[in-house]
Amino acid sequence: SRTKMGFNERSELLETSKITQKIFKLTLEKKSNLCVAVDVDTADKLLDITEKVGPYICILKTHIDAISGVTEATLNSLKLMAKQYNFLIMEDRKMADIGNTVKLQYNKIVKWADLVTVHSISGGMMLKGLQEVINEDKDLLGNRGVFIIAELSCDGNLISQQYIKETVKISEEYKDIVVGLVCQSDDVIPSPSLIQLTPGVNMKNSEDSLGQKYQNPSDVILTKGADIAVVGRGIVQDDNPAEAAKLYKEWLWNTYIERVSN
Ligand code: BMP
Repeated sequence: SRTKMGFNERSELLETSKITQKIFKLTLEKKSNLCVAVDVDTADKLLDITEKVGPYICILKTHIDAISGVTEATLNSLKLMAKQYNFLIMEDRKMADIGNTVKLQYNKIVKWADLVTVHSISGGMMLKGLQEVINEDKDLLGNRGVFIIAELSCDGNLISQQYIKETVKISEEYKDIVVGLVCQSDDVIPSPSLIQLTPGVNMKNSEDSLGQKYQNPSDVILTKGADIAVVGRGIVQDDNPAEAAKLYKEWLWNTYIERVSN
């Protein structure tokens, strides 16, 4: 099964896309399957936290529209740090519109973010729009990818089993750009060539006041089947984000090693 296979083996599968290979390779190089969600409110904080957690992460996840003062220079600094510390940048935009609109929105994001998230609500034509943007530029081909939201971590969300099934189908139709699914259970992703990204991870809390549900790193990797885990406030709001990132990174990676070795 997917969860028993190592990232090395999965990256060598014929159907694994170039950008997905790049992610697997990066996790193995850094021994990190930690994605940090830098959910802060100013550009200064964004760069400050990124500098601190950079050495420990495979992906830095942003909600850039929630951050004030972000300029071209901010995005350039972010890209420089991504190079320096060897991580990918993912804009968690959760695009959800018709193909043409998504294309317009993605034209801006594609310049600085390696990865982007989308909801599958509008169906396959939205993915086709993204594909067109990527195909327009040779340098982007194989260097840009999409995570599709298949499940949400919050209480009361409206996603049904049927929606999940259709989402998986779409992910398989656009395998050259879809690197994986954002989901909460180990039985959603059918193919070892796709990556399971799972948010809702916290060592100290089991929920927040707005419906977010948390599990600890072991549960997320072993029970929920996450390949890469997303941690936001557990790291960003810690008194020492670097130390917290290191702790999460080691716990998550050791659990992944445990998962694939027995
Ligand atoms: P935190 O660990 O602070 O709860 O942050 C979780 C992050 O993951 C947030 O940026 C949120 O937007 C994102 N996220 C989530 O929490 N649940 C999902 O189902 C999908 C998400 O992208």
